[in-house]
Amino acid sequence: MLRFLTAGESHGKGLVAILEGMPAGIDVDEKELLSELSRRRKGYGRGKRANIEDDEFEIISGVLNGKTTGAPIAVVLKNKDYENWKGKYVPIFSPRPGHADYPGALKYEFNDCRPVAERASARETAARVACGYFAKKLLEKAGVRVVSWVISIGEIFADLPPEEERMKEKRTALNLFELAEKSEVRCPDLIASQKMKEIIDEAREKGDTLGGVFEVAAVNVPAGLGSFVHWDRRLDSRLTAAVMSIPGIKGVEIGLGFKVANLFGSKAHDIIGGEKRLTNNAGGIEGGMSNGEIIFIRAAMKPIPTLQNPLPSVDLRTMEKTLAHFERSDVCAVGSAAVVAESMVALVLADALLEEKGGSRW
Ligand code: EPS
Repeated sequence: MLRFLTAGESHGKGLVAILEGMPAGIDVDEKELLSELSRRRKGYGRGKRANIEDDEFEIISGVLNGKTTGAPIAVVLKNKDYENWKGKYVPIFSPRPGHADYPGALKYEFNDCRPVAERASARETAARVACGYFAKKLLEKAGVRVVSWVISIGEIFADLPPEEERMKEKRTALNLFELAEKSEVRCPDLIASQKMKEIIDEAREKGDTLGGVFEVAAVNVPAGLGSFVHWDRRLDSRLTAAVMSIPGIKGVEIGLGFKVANLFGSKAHDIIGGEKRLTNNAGGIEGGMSNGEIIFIRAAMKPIPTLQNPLPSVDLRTMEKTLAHFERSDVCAVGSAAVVAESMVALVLADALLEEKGGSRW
């Protein structure tokens, strides 16, 4: 129903995003799209590249007079850094452990990982956020909001309302989001945010990097999206695949996630008693379908593999031991990944909503 493609490399001319399947009549505001793109680009721990780019974009199709037309939407985003790389070529002969470099080189039988690294770069996620903006606007028409916040960076954990409340209470989720938007690391606990900035500084000084955990909440999602009738129609499998596809993500949970396995059934399941459930341990999904509660997702991001103080590796030309390649990069990008996750979740939910409601014009 709703599908998208992206093209583009990190230091190439730019990125292209094509979103197909959007109905006509959805409001589009370029200022809002720009602000979504800058939410992703900025953040404490991002490298110097974030200051070079300004995510200048052009919508070249699918939108007329501020509304979608129903035709494929194409967005072109410029890489400002392209000008600095033009005519230069820096090969990557020693793959970075944890990066796509090595398996990518094995796959394509390259000894220079540059072609792999260019496309594996998380720069591509700017194109996803562009598509996610339109999905968010469609969801907005149905009253659905998708929000996110960071709960840990390295070993610094936020002090937040209990998990049961974060999963269950719409007001809590929206409040956490408002607070996260004020934090440079997108963490709603402003004291923890300061400590997170300090640990990011420490990592930077040591030539090291950090990962972390974030949560995504989708509120006002109607019941019945997705399906139990076939594996690839299950909303949970679609959402987790979408979030797992973000570079650096190594774990995705829904609701209580892994913790639910330690409970008796009587404590795990959300009692049905009236219109609303008393708890939301299921994270808003039962049997592969939304159940009307908040859809609650948690994801873990690994530390960025480009270390200024590089790990041991080999030179792929000689297989001699050496240190991994280093070039300018981020120290931590968990807050940005959370914004990308909002977009991916919005795209899946918009797709599932269109399946259910259909319609060429909204
Ligand atoms: C990235 C490395 C850094 C990031 C980049 C993703 O780029 P550079 O090597 O040019 O400093 O800044 O992310 C972006 C450019 C972006 O817009 O998010 C990587 O290797 O994945």
